[in-house]
Amino acid sequence: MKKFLDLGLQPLANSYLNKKNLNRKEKKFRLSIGFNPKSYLVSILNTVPKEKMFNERYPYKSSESVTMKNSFKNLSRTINKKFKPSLILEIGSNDGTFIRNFSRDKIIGVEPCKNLANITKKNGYKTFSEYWDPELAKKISKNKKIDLIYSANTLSHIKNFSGIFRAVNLALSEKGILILEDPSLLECIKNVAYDQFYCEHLYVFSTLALEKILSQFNLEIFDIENIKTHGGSNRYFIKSKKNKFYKINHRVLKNIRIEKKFGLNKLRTYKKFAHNVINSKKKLNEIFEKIKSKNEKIIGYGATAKSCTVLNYCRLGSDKIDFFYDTTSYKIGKYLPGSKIKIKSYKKLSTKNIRYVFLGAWNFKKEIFKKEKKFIQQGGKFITHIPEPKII
Ligand code: JHZ
Repeated sequence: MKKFLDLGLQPLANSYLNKKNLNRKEKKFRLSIGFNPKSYLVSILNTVPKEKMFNERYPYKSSESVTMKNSFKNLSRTINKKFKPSLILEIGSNDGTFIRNFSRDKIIGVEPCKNLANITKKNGYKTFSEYWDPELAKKISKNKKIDLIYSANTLSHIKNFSGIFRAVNLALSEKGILILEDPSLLECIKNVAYDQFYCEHLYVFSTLALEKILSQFNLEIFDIENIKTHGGSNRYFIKSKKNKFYKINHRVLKNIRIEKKFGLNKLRTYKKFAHNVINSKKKLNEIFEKIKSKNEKIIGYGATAKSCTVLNYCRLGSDKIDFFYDTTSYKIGKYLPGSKIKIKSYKKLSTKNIRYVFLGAWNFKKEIFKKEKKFIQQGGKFITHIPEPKII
């Protein structure tokens, strides 16, 4: 691996602090990122044991955004129309936002975080609160193979590719397919979205890298959709090389060509990205300094895992941001890791008491701007760092 970026010492992104452990020393790790010129894989260089991140206290729920709910709903319609699967499995089913679109006899969830798995279980969906691996795959598909496996924003969290893809091969039916959805490296680099890297995001994938990984397990991409979720993601349609039921769409080659043209196979692209990240930090700090010099209050919107990287890398703390609004009940009343900024229950923005809002959940800009239309019309301003730091 060729290291190209160092985002400093970082706490675990989803380890929100309680008031009583606010002064306790937090566990930190060095967040540096590297590129492998042979496999084209971009990954973080130091990892944290998975049990420390994905456990019964996992705070993130996909259902907190209308954008994600709609995205899953639309995909479920496409799946039923185009692939007509009789049995579906979701890896990393979170709180069941995708699962909910199917009948209970048609879909199975796998979610290692018990608090989330319990939500889908309570709703009557069969859910295994375990890590996805060959043993679990054998157990689940013993009597009936799976026609379609779906996994959104999960692959980037799993270190051991071999375990995942061997399990996929064991569970899929003859004509079965795998749909993976993850942030696109191309969009991440273009938008200087360095906050896509944190302890849980071990990788941000390019089609180039994913294709090579899949090939080791006799799997291949047969179609790609470039979608808007999470700041620009790719939805990969994957099948076994033996499965001749689907033809490879021209979009696969097109994506690869675009990525190569952009230079995702070259170290110099990542060095340039690192340079852009340093500039982004400088500019964002200048914006905060300027607003604070006028004694203006700034609050945050969306206490995301990504915010942890930005706040700690740019050294933005409660001296700059008074508090964050977030809609997730688990996060409310807690403090962001490292920066120790308080998270409050969301209230509709009003220029009566706030003029500047840092957009932590920049990936939901459209949804949030729609919700806060009045605030914007009244002259309220958002601060964003994507694709470059500015006030809008
Ligand atoms: P959001 C998490 O990352 C962690 P995060 C994880 N590692 C991952 O990969 C992605 O999700 C998928 C709040 N919010 O989706 C809700 C509002 O308050 O960008 C969430 O706390 N009001 C699994 O945390 C946060 O913002 C709103 O109107 O970076 C959004 O988090 C909206 C839309 C959201 O993911």
